[in-house]
Amino acid sequence: EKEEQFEKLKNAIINQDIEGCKNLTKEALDAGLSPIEIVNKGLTPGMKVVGDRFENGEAFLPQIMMAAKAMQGAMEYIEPELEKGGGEEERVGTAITFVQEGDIHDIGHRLVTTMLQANGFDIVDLGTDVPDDTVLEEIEKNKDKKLLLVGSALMTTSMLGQKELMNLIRESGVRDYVKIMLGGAPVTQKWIDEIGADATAENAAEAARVGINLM
Ligand code: HCB
Repeated sequence: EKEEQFEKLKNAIINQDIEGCKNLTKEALDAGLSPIEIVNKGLTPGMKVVGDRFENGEAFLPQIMMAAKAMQGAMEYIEPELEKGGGEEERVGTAITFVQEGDIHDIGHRLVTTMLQANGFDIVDLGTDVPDDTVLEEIEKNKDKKLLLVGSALMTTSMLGQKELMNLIRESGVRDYVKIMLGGAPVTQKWIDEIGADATAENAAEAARVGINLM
């Protein structure tokens, strides 16, 4: 029953069914499925299929854009539910969230930001395509707080930008003031170790747990 609903959600993304995806998401929430499970077991696997098809030349940009639109429609129901979650009264710290320069993929970034907020972080959301200088300025501005930097990169090119950013953070002398969690589909623990960040996470729920542990 549950599995069937996840399968339907996944297919709604794959088939770029914008209305259907929205309605199925609402139905699933009304039926008591958790918003996180809907994202992790339904919508995201669908996006993965679309991405793989694009890579193999079986799908084209307009199709990815429509699939993203379907996911964004679903998010209109998911995000308010995530914001209720956690129920953490105590503030954990401040999270500066952003997507690496050159990269406009924002669906995962928004999910991670929402989950951190729901779990007690005050948020400074810098949005997408953020230049390194802006990130450095924001760390400098907030360095007297308990601070977590949360960056996303969805492409191999923007992932390489994370290395440059880590170098700049060290050179500018603010590394000790901030914990750094970097993620996005191509990011691995090996990469995190190589560039000297503190952690990564597979998905938004894990990002909240990891973020809290870092504080
Ligand atoms: Co886009 N795209 N795209 N795309 N796209 C990818 C990312 C490819 C992998 C597809 C492929 O080829 N297989 C590919 C990158 C290849 C590479 O470099 N390895 C790619 C490409 C090439 C491009 C363009 C260059 C295409 C073109 O124009 N020719 C272009 C780039 C534009 C740019 O950024 N400058 C482009 C454009 C687009 C859109 C606009 C059509 C659309 C984005 C819409 C939007 O975000 N508003 C899009 C989409 C949707 C995708 C795929 C299909 C899905 C991404 C997504 O939303 N996933 C993606 C394929 C894929 O990733 N497999 C494809 C769902 C979310 C929930 O997952 O991984 O983003 P997530 O986030 C997770 C997780 O990583 C983690 O938690 C999140 C929530 O669970 N997480 C963190 C994320 N950030 C974290 C930070 C932390 O600290 C911790 C955890």
